[in-house]
Amino acid sequence: MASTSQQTATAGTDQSGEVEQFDAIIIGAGVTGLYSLYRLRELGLSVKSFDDGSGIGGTWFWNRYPGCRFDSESYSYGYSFSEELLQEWDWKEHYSAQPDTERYLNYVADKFDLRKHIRLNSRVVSAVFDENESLWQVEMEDGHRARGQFLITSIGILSASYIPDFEGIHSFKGPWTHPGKWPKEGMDLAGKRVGVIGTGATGVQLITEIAKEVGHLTVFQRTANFCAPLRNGPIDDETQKKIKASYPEIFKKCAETNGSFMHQFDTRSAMAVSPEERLEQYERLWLEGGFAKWLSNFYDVMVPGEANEDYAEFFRNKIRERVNDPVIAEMLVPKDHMFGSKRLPCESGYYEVYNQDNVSLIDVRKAPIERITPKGVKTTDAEYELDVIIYATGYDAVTGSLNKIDIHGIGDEILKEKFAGGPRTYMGVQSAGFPNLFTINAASVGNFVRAAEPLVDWVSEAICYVRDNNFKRISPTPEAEDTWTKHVSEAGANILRSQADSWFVGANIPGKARVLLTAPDTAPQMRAKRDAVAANGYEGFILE
Ligand code: N01
Repeated sequence: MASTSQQTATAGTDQSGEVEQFDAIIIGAGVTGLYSLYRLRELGLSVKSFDDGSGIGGTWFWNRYPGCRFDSESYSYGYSFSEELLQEWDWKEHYSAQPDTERYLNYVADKFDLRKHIRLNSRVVSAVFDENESLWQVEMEDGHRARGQFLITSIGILSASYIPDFEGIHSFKGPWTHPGKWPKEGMDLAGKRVGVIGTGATGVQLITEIAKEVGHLTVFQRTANFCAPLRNGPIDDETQKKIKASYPEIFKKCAETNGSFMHQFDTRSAMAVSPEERLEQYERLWLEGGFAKWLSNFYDVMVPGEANEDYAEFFRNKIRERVNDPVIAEMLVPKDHMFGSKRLPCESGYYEVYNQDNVSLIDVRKAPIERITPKGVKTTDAEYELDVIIYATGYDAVTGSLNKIDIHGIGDEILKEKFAGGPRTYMGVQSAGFPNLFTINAASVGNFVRAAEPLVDWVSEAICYVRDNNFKRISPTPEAEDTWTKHVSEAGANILRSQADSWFVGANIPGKARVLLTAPDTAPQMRAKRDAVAANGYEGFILE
């Protein structure tokens, strides 16, 4: 990052002592919020982050459910900005578990002295743009207020938990929760009759783990998923040394791949090689860790068509091999969506759980959940008596967390209303009529930290550009926003992850507009687009 801010940082309370003043306000102290805080402070801005958690870490603070861990290689997920940090931190496992990741983020906050710039237990309820002063004023649930020229929403793309509006939900006598709101003190599930609704990436991790201790587990599945073995394990000392010596290559590789993961597609078509060679590659990837089976395969397994179906059938057979009861196996075999059109959950013994006597699988596509009763879950077929219910029913992705904040821009325009038909942004980072508001959460997909770091760098440079050139505001032109929104909708319509009914397109939330919620472009394409815009004096943006 070249520029530094020439203006003097301002911080503190105003004369009335009621409203804290900063150059920039960040909402969120998770992965993106912490790095935004670090970066902007290094550039000389006064900055404060507000987070509703009682601890830092965002996603990694809230998601304390048993089994929660990375699906991307730990060493590809950590921050890359500090060589010292890279060399100091030892990842314990190839795919880090939540407690270790939370520890890592706390370590980062302490190492870079970020904690004093973070106010916890601070749920931001509104953000209003003061047109006369060109400042954002945010207000918290407890009435605390702060003002700043720039507002950055680092609130995650999957942080607004979603529980379907089941009739009778509050009548249930036992404890119930969403995994994203797992109680800090934990939940006592040992020997209990536990019901889990939902078999996405979260449900799959959770089910596998709790099946070890519950008395009886009833899994309510609406859609079977393609799930792949994670193949996690501890990192031994020698591997640790190798990892630390190869960070430049790890990050270089991530920078070259579509989703910023360590896996690169094979440029060959699956159908161009012999069936034996194809199967040999499928089997080899099956034994590799994490997303290799998804993202290192023949390129056309990720394109609707023959190769995709061929690989899907390979997956289906792997599931059939692992489940003893053929009827249950068929219930677990996905047949209604293409491989890769939903996010691939990674697992460590998920399918074998259904061979246990204490686990039942209920098909709620066939017999939907009718209501929650005081005793448990009632489907159109039967009532299942439970002591605990866990709703692993997903998230109102991307816009859900923004919609929880009452954001008012120029002319009192309300962001939630503007985004009712889907996000209207320029490159995911800004929306016309909401100057100096950077919606970082609406822009990235893929290996999260790898996508977030360059994005935060770009936003920080844009902020410096505004300040260094004595502008007060930056916001996209309506034309740039229209063109981008059309691009997302048109290019997004053809890609694989738009084809299934999932959070990628908002289809998991009743009534939500169906539109791709993130950019359809690859990570290298997005970085190149943003860099070109900056190099051309922030083309497509109005600087006032
Ligand atoms: O949520 P989901 P998730 N009745 O939306 C079911 C990330 N993540 O929390 O498929 C019955 O995928 C729903 O059924 P269906 C990752 O990006 C990362 O699991 O809609 N069932 C589905 O089975 C992931 O993609 C990690 O038919 C209902 C489930 O609930 C994202 O989080 C780990 C229902 C929701 O699945 C979200 O995953 C975990 C209803 N009315 C998650 N409504 C890492 O590795 C919903 N369902 C870092």
